[in-house]
Amino acid sequence: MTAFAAVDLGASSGRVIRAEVAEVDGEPRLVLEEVARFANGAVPDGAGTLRWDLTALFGEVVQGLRAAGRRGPLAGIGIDSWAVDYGLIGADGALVAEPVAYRDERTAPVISDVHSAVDPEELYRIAGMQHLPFNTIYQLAAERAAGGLEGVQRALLIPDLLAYLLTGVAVSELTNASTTALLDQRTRTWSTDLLGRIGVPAGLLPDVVEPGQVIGTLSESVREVTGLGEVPVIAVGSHDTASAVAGIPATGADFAYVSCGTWSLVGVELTEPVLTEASRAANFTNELGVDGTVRYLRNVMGLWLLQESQRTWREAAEPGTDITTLLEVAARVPARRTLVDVDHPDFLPPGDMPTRIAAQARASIQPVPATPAEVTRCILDSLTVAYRRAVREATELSRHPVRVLHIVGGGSRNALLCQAAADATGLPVIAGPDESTAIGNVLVQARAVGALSGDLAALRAVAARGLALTRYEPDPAEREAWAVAEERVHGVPADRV
Ligand code: LFR
Repeated sequence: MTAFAAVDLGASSGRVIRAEVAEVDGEPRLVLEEVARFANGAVPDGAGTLRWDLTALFGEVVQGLRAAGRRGPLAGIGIDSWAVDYGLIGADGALVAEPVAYRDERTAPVISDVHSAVDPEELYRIAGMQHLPFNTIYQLAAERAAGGLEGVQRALLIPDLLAYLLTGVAVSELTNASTTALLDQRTRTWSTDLLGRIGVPAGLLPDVVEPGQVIGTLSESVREVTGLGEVPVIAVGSHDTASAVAGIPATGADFAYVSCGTWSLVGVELTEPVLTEASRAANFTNELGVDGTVRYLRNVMGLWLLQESQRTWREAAEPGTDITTLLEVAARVPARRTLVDVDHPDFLPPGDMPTRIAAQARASIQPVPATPAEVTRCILDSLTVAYRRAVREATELSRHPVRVLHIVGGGSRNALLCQAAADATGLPVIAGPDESTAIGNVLVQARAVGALSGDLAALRAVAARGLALTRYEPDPAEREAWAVAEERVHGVPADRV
């Protein structure tokens, strides 16, 4: 039996999982145990800038590793988190400030400057990223414009930053590096050309390493506090979505997925990027995955709309707004009454989502969702429309055949959403596991130290053993209603005119 720690940080919570690769009936299996969970969230600082409390997060990670170590020795530690955000390291080797969070609006004034330095079509041909206002390229441009890069030695993406604090070694893990829009898809390394054009010194970003590479071992001070030995910190798919996709219990290549958490990442797994103008126009991204794969997907705003609605209702002391109650009452609201474009930029910053949804409903002359049940139904139906559209367009643009839709992450427990996704896409949905990110994280570590072997398909087969997955069959009677729903939000696609 070999054990690993997976550190998995999301926008609203983080956790440390201890995973064992155990032998059951002569075959390897993963056995996961959550040993620490803590809250996370971006909070405005004194100047109104949204920041992560990285120092507190690091403290939680260290305590979580200590808890993992108390249960027995560890053969590796892997870290994944949300993408695009980074911390700056000064000349003294210390963190300059708490990292700015991607929902902060600081990039708004610099986006057009970046696009004058490199036009969006060229940028897509090089980096292949969906345009999102928070992509690191814009954040670094904003940082530079504000003089924030002066005297700075390194910029490290969040998981790389934590690895650095644990080991003293600075690297850029590949899958997360791809989300910056500064990586060249052809060379899979930093584009010095792009960096030069936005005026960011090339040495700011450390060398790129592949998932599976050992970053370093725990520093002496960390060993002291955690009680751990010289445990290697191993690069995993450090972008949480890369680990989530690696952890999908797929049995072939012909699948689509929704990694369903705060965001819904909807797409397919490819071996080559799609860098066409049609793909750029459709706003698809080519994030890199483990083992040379490409995560060809669209960022859909996700359960963030519901999480922020719940926060709004909690603050107003509205009763019955826990997720179980909301899903129960939402199931009784007629389907598709009000539909919004979940990717509308108004929904990106934190705030009162029920009010923003009401504004969208009014503007498009639809019934205004008034109760938490109606708002929840509107969000789930609108997400379903976005899934239908993204799955269809991903397969069309990549010509990748799909016969099943995997839904992983916390949202895989949402039966209403999973059934609607099956009905709307016409694909059977396999829901679960909700901890696919931790699973993907551990699979890569386990192979790196020789506790598992084989290609991604073989690793997925190990992870799938013993999992309780739920299957949702599409109801053909519902399909047309979802097609019409998509037309209501996005207009009639050319092939249906
Ligand atoms: C999901 C995720 C998405 C990324 C967004 C912002 O947790 O990593 O893949 O686009 O967060 O970083």
